[in-house]
Amino acid sequence: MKLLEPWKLALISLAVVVFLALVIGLLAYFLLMDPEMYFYNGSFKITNVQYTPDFDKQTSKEFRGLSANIETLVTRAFRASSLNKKYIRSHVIKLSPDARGVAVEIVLMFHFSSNDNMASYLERVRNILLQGLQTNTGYLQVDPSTFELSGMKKENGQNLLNNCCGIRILNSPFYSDRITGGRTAQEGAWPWQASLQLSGIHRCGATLISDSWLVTAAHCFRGQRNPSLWAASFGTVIRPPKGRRNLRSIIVHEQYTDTLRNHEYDIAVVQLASPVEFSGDIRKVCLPEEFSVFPPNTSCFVTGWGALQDDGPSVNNLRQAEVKIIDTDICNRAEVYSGFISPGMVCAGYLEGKIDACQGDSGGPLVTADSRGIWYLVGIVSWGDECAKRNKPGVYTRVTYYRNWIAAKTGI
Ligand code: 4AZ
Repeated sequence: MKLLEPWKLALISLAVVVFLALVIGLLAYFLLMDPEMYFYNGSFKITNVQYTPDFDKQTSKEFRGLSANIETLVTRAFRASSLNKKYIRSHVIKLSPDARGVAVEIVLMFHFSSNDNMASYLERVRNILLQGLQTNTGYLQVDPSTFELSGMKKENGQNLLNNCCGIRILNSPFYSDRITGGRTAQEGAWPWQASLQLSGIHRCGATLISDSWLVTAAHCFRGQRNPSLWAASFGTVIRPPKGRRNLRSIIVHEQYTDTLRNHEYDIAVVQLASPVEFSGDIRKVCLPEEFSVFPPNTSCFVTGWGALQDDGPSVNNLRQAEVKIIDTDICNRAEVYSGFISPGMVCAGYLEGKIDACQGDSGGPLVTADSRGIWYLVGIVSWGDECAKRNKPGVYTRVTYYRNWIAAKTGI
């Protein structure tokens, strides 16, 4: 056997060394330069928009429309700037009346690495934002003399968002498997999700709609409506949870009846014994207005700790699955649910099966994000013929149909 010539040996060694250095360098980059989330709180006045009381409500068409316009301007400005890679997104959190128009409060989110110089960034963010707001096509007039901006660390920034619904803040900047056919949820991805537990055992999902009210399915309380035997837990893991509350009251829809195979009026609201404290892991979802429409094929997510297959056990880590709204006429076809889908229900999933909610997911949320990335509660996991079967998609309580009932019981 002939030995490798020395120059070849040297070349191979060099290649190996370079390769190892690259791998170690990349690992160090991703592990040590852990990007930190940083928030800015900005405020300014718009002088050519008339304030209307509808701006008080974050889920109104008026608030959403103006906020979407402002956020688009801001995002465009940062995407075209040198901070493009650091900018995550922005949220208008408040629109209030002003003598000369509308006062806007907005939160901006960034990823900075630990060795970035924060002081120099404040000036850059200020300049880019101010310019972006002024160089728009003129349909929003911002008074630059009213412009203010301050920076803060993640925890304080998150608190600014506490009064907002449907916002989630993911830790990993690298974001883009049953429930049945789903995958494990990232921490903080579905902060409105709660677990309802009877005598300490997970029974159902539920959704936070304020700091002290949950919505869930009426059938969760079949046989046991005594609030003192129930508790709610929060966070993506059941054991150990991020928070836990006893229940003060359980209000099941008056027209729900406990008979088997009845799925009408499958909705209940639950009041916590004491309010939860909002954080990155615990937040409320937005409720849609009564006349909101979520058309067929709308992409939604269903989340829960339910079984991975029909009749299976619950799981400890929250899971998520993407499902699509199915037209009620299609869902009522003979080979699907043959007329059983009433106006208070909405089907979501796939006619080919495979991905679905299952036992233990009941009462939990079916949500969709609007164009601003704000999440709305579309449905409540209610029933289905087993799980993930062909032509048997999940059936959900339609939240818009019960919007007034929820308001009457909770004031939300
Ligand atoms: C249940 O038994 C259940 N595939 C929940 C959801 C679905 C089926 C059954 C939907 O709680």
